[in-house]
Amino acid sequence: MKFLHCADLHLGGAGGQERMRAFLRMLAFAKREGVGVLLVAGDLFDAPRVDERTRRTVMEAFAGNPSLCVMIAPGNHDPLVAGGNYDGAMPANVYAFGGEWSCAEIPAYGVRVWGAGFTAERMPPFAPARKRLRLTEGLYDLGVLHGDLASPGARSDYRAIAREEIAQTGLGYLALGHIHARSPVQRAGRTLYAYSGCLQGAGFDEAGEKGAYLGTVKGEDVELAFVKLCGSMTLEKTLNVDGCGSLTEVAARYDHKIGRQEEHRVKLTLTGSPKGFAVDADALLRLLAGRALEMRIEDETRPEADLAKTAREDTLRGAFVRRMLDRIGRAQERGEDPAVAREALRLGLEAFEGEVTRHVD
Ligand SMILES: [Mn+2]
Repeated sequence: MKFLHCADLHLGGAGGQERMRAFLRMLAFAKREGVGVLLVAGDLFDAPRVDERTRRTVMEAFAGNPSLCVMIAPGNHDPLVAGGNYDGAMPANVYAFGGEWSCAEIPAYGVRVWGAGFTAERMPPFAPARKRLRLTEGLYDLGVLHGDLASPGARSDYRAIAREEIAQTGLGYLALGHIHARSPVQRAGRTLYAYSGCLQGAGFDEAGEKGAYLGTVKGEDVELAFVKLCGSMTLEKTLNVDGCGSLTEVAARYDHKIGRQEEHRVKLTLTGSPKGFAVDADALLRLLAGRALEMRIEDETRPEADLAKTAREDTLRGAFVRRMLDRIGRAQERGEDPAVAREALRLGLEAFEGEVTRHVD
């Protein structure tokens, strides 16, 4: 039995057409792969009631794959409210969870899906109902929820849930939504859980590959694999401008190192020290017009004059810069690539400014 976990599609909102294309691409993928259950972990729609055309396109697409059971846990953007997206006729294969943690059995696929939805734009922390349910033996338990993974007792208006509580659900897999960045698949007790992240990024803050988790249930086990389903992406690129004597040279280096990315957004970070001029980011944007769908430049370059000035400081920072410039100079004399020493200089300077962030996967 295969299932697909997606979240935060925000259909009917900004970047609408692209988000809709990713949604339709996902349904085509589900059909091709023979996926039985689609877990939508909230914010399928961008608003409690989106425009009629968007809603109709979505419902008709679901109806077009009647063997796919669509299990929706409404999120803070698309809560289950009167007059909302989930009020009124929906295809027979689509189900939206209400505010309380409950389950629906799908014996044809050998699974039971647990979930709870937002019924307002803010929701209290996760609280499973203590009702005794008569459950069918032998079904595999999946869950779908929109909420904030938080430490116990942490404040959040978005249905806080702690790892300990995930473990207590006893599920095989919990599909989470709300956080637009994908998380790896993690474990709490015997329960695996993950944020799939949004299906399609629409801005510079949603970088990298976006898609869904494809799950395969085999007896007591579940396997998960990320599937890229997005169209355009935001690519985070860094360009070192050391030695460039003009903006034209910077643009030429861009073309050589990064090249055309016409289907994607590029978030370009400039580093290093240009020779004898300061980078004008707006002018560079104009020079690079057409290289990307959209571009944003973060200028982290340091004029050489600044470096020379810092090297004269009678401070620890000054001593560090002198030493690194010396190392770069010696590497160049030996005909070696000073890239490592330059990177060390850059990171060291950031450390002096308290700006170093380590990215741990
Ligand atoms: Mn959300």
